Amino acid sequence: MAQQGAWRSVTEPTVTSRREEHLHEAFAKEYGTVGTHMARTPGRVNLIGDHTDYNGLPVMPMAIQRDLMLLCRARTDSTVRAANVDRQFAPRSFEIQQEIAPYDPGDWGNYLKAGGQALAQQYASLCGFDAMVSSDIPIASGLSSSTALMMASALMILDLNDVAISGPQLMEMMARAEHYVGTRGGGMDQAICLGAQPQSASRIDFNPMQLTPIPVPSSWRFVIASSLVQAEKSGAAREVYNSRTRECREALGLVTAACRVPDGTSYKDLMSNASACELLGVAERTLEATLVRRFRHVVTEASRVDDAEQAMRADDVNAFGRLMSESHASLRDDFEVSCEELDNLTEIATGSGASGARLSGAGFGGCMVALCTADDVDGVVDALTAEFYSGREFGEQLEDVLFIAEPSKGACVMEV
Ligand code: NG1
Repeated sequence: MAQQGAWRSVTEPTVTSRREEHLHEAFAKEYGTVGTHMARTPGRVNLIGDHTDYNGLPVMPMAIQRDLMLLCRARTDSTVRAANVDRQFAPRSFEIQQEIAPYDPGDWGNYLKAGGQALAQQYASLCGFDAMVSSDIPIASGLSSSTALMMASALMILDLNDVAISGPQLMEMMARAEHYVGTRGGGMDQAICLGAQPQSASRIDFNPMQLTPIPVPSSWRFVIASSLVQAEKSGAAREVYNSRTRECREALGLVTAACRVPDGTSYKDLMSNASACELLGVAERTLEATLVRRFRHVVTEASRVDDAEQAMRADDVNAFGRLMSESHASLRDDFEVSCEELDNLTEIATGSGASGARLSGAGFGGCMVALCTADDVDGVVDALTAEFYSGREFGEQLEDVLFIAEPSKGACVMEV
């Protein structure tokens, strides 16, 4: 048997939650038998470094306690059948093969297909599974619920087929795999989903992929608040996201030409040979106004990730908070991916005791993350409740849209 991945958990969980019981019951009802293997994949919040990953520059996310569970039973053929305890997601079925035709854009089944197709292109004759999914990661909120689904399904295929692959290799493969759904994303979400360490955030560097865990000081609290605006990656937000990736590439090409460095020079190479200030000088002389703003966001955001890492290691909550607020201003003004609700949330948080606050993830809606100390957290949560959520419609309970993120561990697969 091939060596199992680092995500294979040998210790059985001792407490079975109500959610797990419900998942097992739903599996038995759907398939008339019991599930034998479980993959758990966390959501994530990005603390700083947005729209840098696809430019090969660092990010600093952490996994959160909200997760997705995929309960499975192996099949002897290559079929995947998947149902979801949330019945808004209709059952799906397909064959694992090298070219899998996608469902309509936005269909949840595309995230199952994305991982399956990428793995089939590397490994022959993979067997599939029957699965039931349960997730408490808020959907379309910039908390990576879709990556959690793709990763859970990919890990399950690897585990059931005894395929060995290194963590960094799998992270890179899955980052490319998710392009299947049409978004030209970077590798942050797949990497943190797999590699997160408990009680820690991670600095992630790309080319080559490297995760560096940074312990979160015990008195720090990250408050997550949904803007209640759905960041639908399958719709208009996808077009805006992809247009930002094009603009960043175009800006890079023009700046490298102006600097007379070889074609194909990356943002990372540029930044290791010149200061952000020098590069901005070149950008201002070379690029039209929109591209100057995009370029400025990318290089200043990468510097903020370096500074934020130092601030977290030094337990300097005010410095980290200030960097988060600067990041928000840059995403709002230079990258133009914020919205009124996210701006409003950051103002309420910083006005009620948070050291800093920013949108998290791609933007266009989704969540805000605010940093405060354990002493200030109640004041911040109360202010957000009173000034943002009261009087607004939200279908879920308040704790589904406003909660404290606990730095959590990455994905695991186990026998149940
Ligand atoms: P979210 O927030 O999940 O839409 C997206 C990309 C990331 C990264 C961020 C912006 C995917 C799967 N994820 O995340 O790679 O570019 O936007 O920092 O496309």
